[in-house]
Amino acid sequence: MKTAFITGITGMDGSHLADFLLNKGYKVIGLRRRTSTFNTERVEHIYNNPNFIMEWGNMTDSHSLWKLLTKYKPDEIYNLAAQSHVKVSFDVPEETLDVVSKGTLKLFNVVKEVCPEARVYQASSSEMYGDNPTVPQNEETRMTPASPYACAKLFGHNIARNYREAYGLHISCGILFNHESERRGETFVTRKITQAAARIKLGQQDKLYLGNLDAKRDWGYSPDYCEGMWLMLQQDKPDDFVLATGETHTVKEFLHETFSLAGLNVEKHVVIDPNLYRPHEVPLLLGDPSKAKKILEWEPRVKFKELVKIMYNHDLKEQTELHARIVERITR
Ligand code: NAP
Ligand code: F7E
Repeated sequence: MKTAFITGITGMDGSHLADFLLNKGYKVIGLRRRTSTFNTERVEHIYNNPNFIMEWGNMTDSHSLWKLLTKYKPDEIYNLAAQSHVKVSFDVPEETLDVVSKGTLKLFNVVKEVCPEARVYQASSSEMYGDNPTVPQNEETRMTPASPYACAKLFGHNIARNYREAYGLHISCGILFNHESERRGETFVTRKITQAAARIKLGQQDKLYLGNLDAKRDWGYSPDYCEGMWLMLQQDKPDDFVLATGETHTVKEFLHETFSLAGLNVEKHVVIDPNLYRPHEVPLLLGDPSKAKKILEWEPRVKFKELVKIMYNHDLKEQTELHARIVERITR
């Protein structure tokens, strides 16, 4: 049985990847950090799986990384942990760098000493292209990061390539374009829109406050991208791969598609809040996944309209059930 170690297990991708690997017969070890409120909602459904173990640790604490990699000697390591919110990274740039850049370096140093044969996936990001207007973006496109988050990710990307060459480590970087799911964090724009549409539909919310609606993103579905991460580690040679749909849409299009599914009027409910604009925006992301298609035989299954449908239908069901539980509690 193969063992996989996932940092960022409580996040969107970490939880989908854990589902995928457990289905493939892996033993999955997840690194969780201590928080003052529960952060394990996304992995509660696999708690009782005997092949799933969660361990305490932190990307800023190399001792915890050393202890766990020594204990489990994993075959595959997926480095997904991050302060992953771009706008928040302007507010906490040092924390972002500590986790995303230095945390990654700490992990690679431990891998080098403890389990140099392990295959490692590094979660790089399309945000690294920043304000470079060249599209479509591929593995060779120049990176001009436009936020502390993107600068930190670019360090992780470069140090991964450096350790690959310098020490022969098997580290592959996935340059992943935006990917979403029904488990997406509630402060990212897609989930914020689908959740608000569901609440407005049910009469639980009236206004939805948004920032820049003109930014364009290449949005895919997280489970498709987690399969791509795994495929990268099944290759004999480590490399860098773009995962994207090859389609781009504005935030406005995502908003209109969701509201039209819900039968809602955008003008009536949406308010533009200048506080939600970023100090520096990434205006256009459009990925070229040809290399992943050719070498990994990877294809995204879920495209834009289907993604909106999956997320909105999930949120409508979830909000309806939540509302029913509250009514039951009040009337009991
Ligand atoms: P996410 O939902 O924000 O999950 C991030 C995970 O990192 C959470 O489990 C979080 O734990 C954990 N984490 C944060 N700080 C940590 C620390 N100091 N020590 C240990 N764990 C820590 O992110 P995601 O969307 O699943 O993305 C996964 C990875 O891919 C991230 O590295 C992200 O930057 C990158 N990425 C994402 C996208 C995308 O569109 N989703 C695209 C490209 C790259 P808590 O639950 O305790 O907060
Ligand atoms: O913003 C605009 C905002 O926060 C998308 C992360 O997973 O993908 C993600 O980063 C766009 C931006 O994602 C609101 O200005 C408008 O142009 O959903 P987002 P992101 O910044 O693209 C990349 C690839 C990652 O690597 C990151 O980890 O939407 N926008 N109004 C808004 N964004 C938010 N969050 N909230 C708004 O109200």
